[in-house]
Amino acid sequence: MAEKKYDAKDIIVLEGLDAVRLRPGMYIGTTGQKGMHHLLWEIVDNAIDEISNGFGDTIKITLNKDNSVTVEDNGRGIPVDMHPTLHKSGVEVVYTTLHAGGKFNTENYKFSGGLHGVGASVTNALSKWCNVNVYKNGKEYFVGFHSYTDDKGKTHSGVAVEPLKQVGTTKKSGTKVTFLPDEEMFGNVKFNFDTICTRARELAFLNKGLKIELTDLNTGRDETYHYEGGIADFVLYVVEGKNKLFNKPIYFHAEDKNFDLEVAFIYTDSYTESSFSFVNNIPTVEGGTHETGFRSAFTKVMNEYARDNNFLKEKEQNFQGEDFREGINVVINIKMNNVQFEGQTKTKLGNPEAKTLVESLTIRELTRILADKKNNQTAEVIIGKAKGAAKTREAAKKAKELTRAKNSAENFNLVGKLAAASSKNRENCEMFIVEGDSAGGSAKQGRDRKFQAILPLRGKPLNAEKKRIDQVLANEEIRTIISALNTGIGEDFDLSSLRYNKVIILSDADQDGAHIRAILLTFFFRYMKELINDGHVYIGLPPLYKVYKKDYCEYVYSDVELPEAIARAGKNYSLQRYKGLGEMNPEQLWETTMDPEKRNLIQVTIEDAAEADKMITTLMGDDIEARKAYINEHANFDREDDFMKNYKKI
Ligand code: 28G
Repeated sequence: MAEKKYDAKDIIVLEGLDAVRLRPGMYIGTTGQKGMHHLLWEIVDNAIDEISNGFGDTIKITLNKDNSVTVEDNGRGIPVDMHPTLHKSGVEVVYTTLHAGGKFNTENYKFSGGLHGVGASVTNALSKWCNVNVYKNGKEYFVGFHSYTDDKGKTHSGVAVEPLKQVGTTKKSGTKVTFLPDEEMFGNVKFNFDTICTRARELAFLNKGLKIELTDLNTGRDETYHYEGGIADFVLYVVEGKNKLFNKPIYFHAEDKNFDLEVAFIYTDSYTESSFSFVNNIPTVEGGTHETGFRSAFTKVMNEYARDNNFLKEKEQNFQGEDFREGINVVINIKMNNVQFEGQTKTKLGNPEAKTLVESLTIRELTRILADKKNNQTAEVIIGKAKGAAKTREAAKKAKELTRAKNSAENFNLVGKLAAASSKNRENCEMFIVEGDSAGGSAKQGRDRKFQAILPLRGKPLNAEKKRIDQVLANEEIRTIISALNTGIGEDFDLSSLRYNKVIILSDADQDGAHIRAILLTFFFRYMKELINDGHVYIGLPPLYKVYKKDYCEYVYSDVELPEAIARAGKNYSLQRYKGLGEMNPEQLWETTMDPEKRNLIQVTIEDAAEADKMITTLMGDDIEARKAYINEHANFDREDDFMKNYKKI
């Protein structure tokens, strides 16, 4: 097939660069660390696009000592010929024009990645400087861009220092980009090697065969990610530490016109579902039409198989979809055009055609796979698991009804522990889950009863990891939480009936408190994930110290702030160390931990769902050695532990 000729005039021109510095948020979300890393991913996306289209196979990412980062691919090299009307090279057009690129021109590029898809020009606009080398036609070309403020105080972003020129000859082919994020935009411009490794690994899983080499010249660390199994290797990575029910994941790849689907799944003995889906390399945390299509196809094909092979007797009812989801670990990876994102966090795929396409392709592929006798045993294992799940479903039904039945005597008792808020307006209402009866008592007295509810926890709630839903529901502490939130759990979870906009975990700043927090987060993660994804779960930070004198008092929330606070207090100060919430009287608890004007809250977010799943498996599972190793490596159950690592302080 003849390759379509692509040159500089094909690049669609939409807008100038100036807008980016004025409103960076519109292009990269935030000007925090996440936004800064986004600059890197825009460049990497372009390299992946080139490689996905069959040109080159390797991306090198290097963190340099001057805080700049270098990305290099071995593709064709960005076009260097002159754009007929803009009178600059293709490279300059790509790096100085917003939305420059054939991304909207599907003849040249089948699918394009990128969260915002705004392109390399945004990276250039928000960098102090950006250098591009192109290796093409035996020649090496170079163009440098910089951002500066002129004598009159006007800022210029991403301007070419001089036009692209040839700087040598080469045998190589590809593109190399080095840039330094602008300190003025981002403050701290140090890239995080671990963050980059995690996303690079994910990209390598999602793009089978792609090799990503990472080097940190500051530390000498290096990593290489390259998976011939693609997402089949991804699910195996996700289930490390879980007990697999069969060894090899089921994997299939299917295509339609302008649509590409890849699925891999494996079962473990867990009772919850772990699914991760992606569209054009972007995680769809809130799911969407592709997931719906897969689920419906899976249920249909498996029920048919069970029926045809006499696993379901004539008088027996079909399995429900949820029966097949117990213990499943799936990765769904699709590539398509004109993606529409919906949902609270714009991470839910909305395209209706994705449902029909994923559904029909999955029916076709799964039917083909099940027809192969080699897979008989695997199918039998899946059906066995579904049988167990169907039984549990019956057992759980009654318990679920109990948590929902509003006026039942038992429910009244449960919610009797809850000091509810008087306002019925969910938007302003919040519920504190408080460790211990004495702290619970103080919180009840100290709260603003209009909008704050208090739920004291007596003992430790059940560790929901690896527990069946009926066992989870048998736990009184957990039942109380579910009743108070009013959402139901698992498959029945319904966000629209949530009673409290903020659910705030308030536990002591010690090992036990960290454990209770981890148990609660595990429950929310496994049985109410949407509550976290939709941003309703928070951690309240009680103070660690009080520094005070006769007429001076300051609360301190972390060890690093203590010396400064002591300095502020001056000579002859007294220091109180709080060992638990229970030591504070109601007024103090209000003032330090509950008053929205003064308190420190941390919002729980899941930055990377697959990594979070692995973390919970390890921290809450029963492999003691793995847990110890993990805690040694990552967590100290302090304010910096891994549950809190990605939290946003608000
Ligand atoms: C190393 C860091 C980042 C790239 C190419 C190759 C071509 C190309 C890139 O075309 C139009 C603009 C962006 C998609 C295409 C070369 C056809 C023939 C190319 C990269 C369309 C420009 N010869 N390699 N762009 N693009 N690598 N690596 O940026 O949207 S960008």
